Amino acid sequence: FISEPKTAAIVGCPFSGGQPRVGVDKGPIHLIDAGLVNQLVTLGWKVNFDGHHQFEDIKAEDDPPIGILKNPRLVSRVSESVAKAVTGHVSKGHLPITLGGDHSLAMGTISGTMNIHPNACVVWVDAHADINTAESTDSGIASIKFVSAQCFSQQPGCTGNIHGMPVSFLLGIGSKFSEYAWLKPLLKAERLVYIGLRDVDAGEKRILRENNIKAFSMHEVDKYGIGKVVEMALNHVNPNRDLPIHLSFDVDALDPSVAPSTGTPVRGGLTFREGHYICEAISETGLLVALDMMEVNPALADDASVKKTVAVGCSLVRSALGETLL
Ligand code: 4U7
Ligand code: MN
Ligand code: MN
Ligand code: MN
Repeated sequence: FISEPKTAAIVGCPFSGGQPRVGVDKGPIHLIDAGLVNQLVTLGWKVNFDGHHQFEDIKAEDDPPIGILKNPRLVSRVSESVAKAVTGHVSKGHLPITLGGDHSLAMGTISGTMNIHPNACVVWVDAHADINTAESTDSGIASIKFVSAQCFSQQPGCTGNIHGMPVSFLLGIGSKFSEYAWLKPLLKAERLVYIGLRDVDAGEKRILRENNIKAFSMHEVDKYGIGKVVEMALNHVNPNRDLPIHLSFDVDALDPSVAPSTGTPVRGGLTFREGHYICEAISETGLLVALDMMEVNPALADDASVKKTVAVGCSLVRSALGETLL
């Protein structure tokens, strides 16, 4: 699906409107400053990057909540413009690499991919399912979750932050909002698979069950090992290994010891190698058509932690683009 010469297009998205913590908008800047473009050139890719994606701002006072959704118009507008950019790259046979920025942007990136490849499958690597709906993102549910031993860093409550909701919007489940009319429910539940989950809200567990969505949590990673999990995940969404793959990687899928600088860290995550293995195995399929590297927040944690998180973000991207150990 990628034309020769292999070309990647970096879509840097300095955006944080899908969640409350400042700094995640600086993620793409740090990834680029760490030398990502040259690293990919060294791997043999032609890399197009002409500055970070520009989008209009909507002032907070002009963007009051709609129901529980926070910054709803801004998140929608930005993702719509990202979708256009991604569609443009994919249509030329280029591989868009979207650097986040918060994960609400995946509404845009996945829509953008699926506009060109309606049969694409999505591999969503994350500690979280990001499948809350306006109905499920409910503080009552989340306060139960907060007392569970797995969660040590979250605010008590799903607060209507849209970075916890992009998947439900892409699937077209939950209430619809006229502000999101551009977003077509292009993704089918059977073309979606998760790896790395360990902090799934009660309402989200129900949504996963009711829609028969395949998910490999950290429990399955422990049980089967990452090699088998990736094989089973691809067998589910891509049984004949002939469909284009969109990989949406939330850096918080990694254990906080590996990627500390992120807004919603959850202990018990993927090791450094497990994260890279996922990217390497997907690269080996030759089916990758779009990649997201999301939720790097250089404002969180000390300098050494930021360096480590940015470096691992870059090396995951390299693995997905074909860097091998031998
Ligand atoms: B991320 C959460 F309540 N589920 O909806 C929510 F735990 O993109 C977290 O994966 C969402 O980082 C995390 O707010 C979104 C919460
Ligand atoms: Mn392009
Ligand atoms: Mn996450
Ligand atoms: Mn996420």
